[in-house]
Amino acid sequence: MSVKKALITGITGMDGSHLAEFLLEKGYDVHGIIRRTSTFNTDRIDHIFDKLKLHYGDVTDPLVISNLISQIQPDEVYNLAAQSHVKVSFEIPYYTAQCDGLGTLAILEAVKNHCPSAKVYQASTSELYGGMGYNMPENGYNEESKMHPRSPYGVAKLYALWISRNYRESYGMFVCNGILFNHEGERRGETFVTRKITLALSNIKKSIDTGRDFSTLKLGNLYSKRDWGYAKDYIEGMWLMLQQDEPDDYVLATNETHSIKEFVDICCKECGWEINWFGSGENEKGIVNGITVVEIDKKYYRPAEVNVLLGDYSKAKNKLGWEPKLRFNDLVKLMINSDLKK
Ligand code: NAP
Ligand code: G4F
Repeated sequence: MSVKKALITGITGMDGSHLAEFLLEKGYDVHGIIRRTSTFNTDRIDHIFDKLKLHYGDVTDPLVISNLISQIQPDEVYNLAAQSHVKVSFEIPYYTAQCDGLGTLAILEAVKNHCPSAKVYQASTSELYGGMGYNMPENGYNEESKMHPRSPYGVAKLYALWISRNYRESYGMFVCNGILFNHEGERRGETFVTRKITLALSNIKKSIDTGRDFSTLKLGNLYSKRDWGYAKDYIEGMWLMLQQDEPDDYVLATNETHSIKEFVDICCKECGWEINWFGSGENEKGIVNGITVVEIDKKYYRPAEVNVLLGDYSKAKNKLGWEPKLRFNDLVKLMINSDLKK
């Protein structure tokens, strides 16, 4: 059997790096698109650098995407590249639309024109649902649920979802949307709330233990809730979608939802602390043994918030045989302990 060739956009990101490892282990010839940056951005893939075939490119540049897909002739394309930060998308909405929306179109056009039988995975998101009170199914959002994106990021990803469905319906292409709920892990970007918390609290603990000064952890909305899973579990789900006979869209989630505050509470327990919360709104504080460790900074509030996300992954379970392995409590412990060890 010939070796399968995969192309990953966003290979330097959290998911891209785990997916690259996963596909190498399966014996794939793994190609990735990386952006030229003035400082190194490959730390998540340095340990497998020699096994990968990396190409400079950017999904906002359709010319290079077309050339690369034409040259590489991949069997599977995983489009993970994105300006993936929701809060930042309010500050750079036009770029976010180009990258997350039109970038997907560039990939689909290139596949249609140069290797139409390649299978395409599109990194879609639970941000599409919006988490509004009027639109909250009891068992969680599934593939058929109404969508109401609440950020430029969500709106750009809604375009990407529908242009992917459109290319599937119009040209018979094998394109799957993985509608993934939040997934986290040791490699999570440092400005997403979970990693921001584990990094800051582990640094605070090390500082307190050694008598050094530290900065308090400053957070925004403590009361939004997310369906948090483990990135490595979700990578397998992405791959499984492309191994089916027919293309389709799937939700990957854990069907549990927890607040930011719960996340902080578990981290504190792992640090051997009991955290007590005082005040409300912008004046709320988290205090450990008389020391303030968490404060609110309203600059982290969003112009529009997604209050609650809960996913129903029944379709992925029934059709792909996929289930999340690591649950919330263990995920939080894994992340904080990983940062405590560093
Ligand atoms: P991430 O860590 O932020 O990685 C994003 C990747 O995209 C990085 O490799 C980044 O490269 C690359 N990228 C950004 N802009 C690009 C451009 N214009 N051209 C080419 N590459 C570009 O994101 P992630 O958490 O791994 O998520 C992967 C994908 O899944 C994203 O599309 C995200 O929107 C989506 N998603 C994530 C979650 C989640 O909870 N993690 C949930 C649902 C959907 P640099 O290293 O050069 O910045
Ligand atoms: O960690 P977050 O920035 O993730 P968010 O906005 O849910 O987006 C992530 O998950 C999506 C899937 O649903 C992906 F599509 C997307 O690419 C990304 O990976 O924020 C989570 C929650 C929000 O409600 C936010 O308001 O945490 C709240 N939060 C409170 N304080 C904070 C902070 N978020 C960040 N980033 N930083 C804070 O200081």
